Amino acid sequence: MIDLIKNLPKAELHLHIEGTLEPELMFELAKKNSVEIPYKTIEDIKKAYNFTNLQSFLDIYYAGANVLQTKEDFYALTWEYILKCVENNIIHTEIFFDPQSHTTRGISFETVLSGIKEALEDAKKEFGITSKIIMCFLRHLSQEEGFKTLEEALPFKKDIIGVGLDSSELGNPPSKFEQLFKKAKDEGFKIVAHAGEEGDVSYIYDSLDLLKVDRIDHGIQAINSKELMQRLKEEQIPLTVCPNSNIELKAFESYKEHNIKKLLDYGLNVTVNSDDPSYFKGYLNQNFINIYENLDLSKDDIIKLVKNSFNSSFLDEGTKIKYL
Ligand code: ES4
Ligand code: ZN
Repeated sequence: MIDLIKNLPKAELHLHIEGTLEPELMFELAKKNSVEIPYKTIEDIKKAYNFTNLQSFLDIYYAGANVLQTKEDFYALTWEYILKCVENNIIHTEIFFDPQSHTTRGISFETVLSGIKEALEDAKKEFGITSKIIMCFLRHLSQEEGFKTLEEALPFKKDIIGVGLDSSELGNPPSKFEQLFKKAKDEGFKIVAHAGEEGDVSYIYDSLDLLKVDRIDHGIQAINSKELMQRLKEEQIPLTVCPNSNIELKAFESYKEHNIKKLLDYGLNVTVNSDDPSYFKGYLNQNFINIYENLDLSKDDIIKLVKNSFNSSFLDEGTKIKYL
């Protein structure tokens, strides 16, 4: 089964490119760009990756992202992830980036996007890996700042398939961004949002009803409402679940407590993803292996999870069919 997991061609739908920054590259870029980081050694960095909740992770994740300065840095970051895709047999990936983490430091939207985009173009040429780019709004910032970022994105619309919502969930509900997401939808962007990672089911309901999402990122708290579970099942709304992330950020005490198998057995459209793999101890295959080993997943479960990812991707229908 482990070989099956490794060998199956897979898609990934929930991956923050800044969350693939490996300690080695962080060190190298910190030195090159003369950016101070609060670590002396690679070991120091790894020791700091010991989180208690989402916010404790985000503080470290944003600090790490400060080492990214030039287009070449974003290219290098993305290319390293592409090499992980090759290792993990990921043949299609939809990656998030957080423009505001960089534009607020004086790095232009174009610098960030062009570095990511060129690496993804080379991934297609070199390995046949296909991809889409989704930009996320930081929900701890204001809707007004979100609007500015959306304006900056409009000249690059052809390179960005959708918009998402990430960062600190509690206290920053979907309703804060209703107008912004309406405008994004009118502009033709696909819509996703992190919801029900730490937040209660109201964050998932409001993502569906106010933001009109095409997919829910995480969504694990849906289990607390039978009515919501029924709706997610009926509408087959994709949930991009990230097992390692949920364990590392203490949404569940251990893999044995993770609810992905329950969500799947209920008939929800669940997918497996790695979120911020450099910070959460493993890329996509390791996420599959961890749930397989702890939750009694069958071969059919694994195949269903993989098929769900391709089906729920933003590939056009014709291309999707070739992958399935
Ligand atoms: C994130 Cl795990 C997670 N949750 C919310 N926002 C994020 N940004 C990067 N990783
Ligand atoms: Zn995420």
